[in-house]
Amino acid sequence: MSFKRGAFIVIEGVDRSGKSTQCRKLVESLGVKGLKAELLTFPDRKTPIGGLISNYLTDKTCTLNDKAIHLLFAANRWEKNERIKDLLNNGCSVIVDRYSYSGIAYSSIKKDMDINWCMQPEVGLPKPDLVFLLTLTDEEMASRPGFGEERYENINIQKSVKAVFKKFAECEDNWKVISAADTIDKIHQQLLKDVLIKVKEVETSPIEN
Ligand code: T5A
Ligand code: NA
Repeated sequence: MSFKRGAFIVIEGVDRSGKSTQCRKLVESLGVKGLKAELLTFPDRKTPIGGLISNYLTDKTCTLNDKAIHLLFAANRWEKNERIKDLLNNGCSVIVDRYSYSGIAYSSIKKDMDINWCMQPEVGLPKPDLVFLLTLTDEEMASRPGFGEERYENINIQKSVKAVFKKFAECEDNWKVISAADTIDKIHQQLLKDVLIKVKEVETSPIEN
């Protein structure tokens, strides 16, 4: 039998758009269908680098140079480079909660943070086969539970981030925009349908960078 790799799926969106909820449900549903799938989350706060990131996000008094924190977020992805490739090469789909696009969006909206500079540390990481962008209106965004607790959870930052995501969705061919205002189940059914198509589509193609 010929070799079959897993699909690399990313969910992006502003804070509290339901990314984690949808990622968990996708892994669950793929499992029920007998398809191997694993969840990865960025930032992964459990590694030493992730611990530094978590401290930066939760402690708003923590002063860290903008370029330094940007590189930590990127390093936190590079830590998982081999893991992602190994899983895909072993026929396991990888469902990822935020990826390089979050890294670029949240950093490039800061003063003196050039978007091209922000993209460089991401170059060479495995390229997702499909990126879902969960979108919310500004009002829906502000009314999500928990909003406002961590750094970046204010409406002006989220609006700017949303604009960068929108540009990615327009420029990249493998992005799909989904309204995050539907019910959890309805969104899940939409995502699952596309993911199942993608799993079939990419199973014999090489992983891209
Ligand atoms: N960041 C991240 C960078 O600056 N650079 C980077 O490189 C990366 C990777 C932390 C921050 O780090 C920044 C971006 C972030 O500001 P995070 O840990 O992913 O990133 O934090 P959040 O995005 O804030 O994660 P959340 O868990 O808060 O948001 P989710 O995952 O989008 O939302 P979720 O699923 O947890 O749901 C939030 C709430 O809404 C409800 C849920 O039950 C939950 O209560 N909900 C819904 N309610 C109504 N309708 C629906 N359809 C719903 N779906 C979920
Ligand atoms: Na999350």
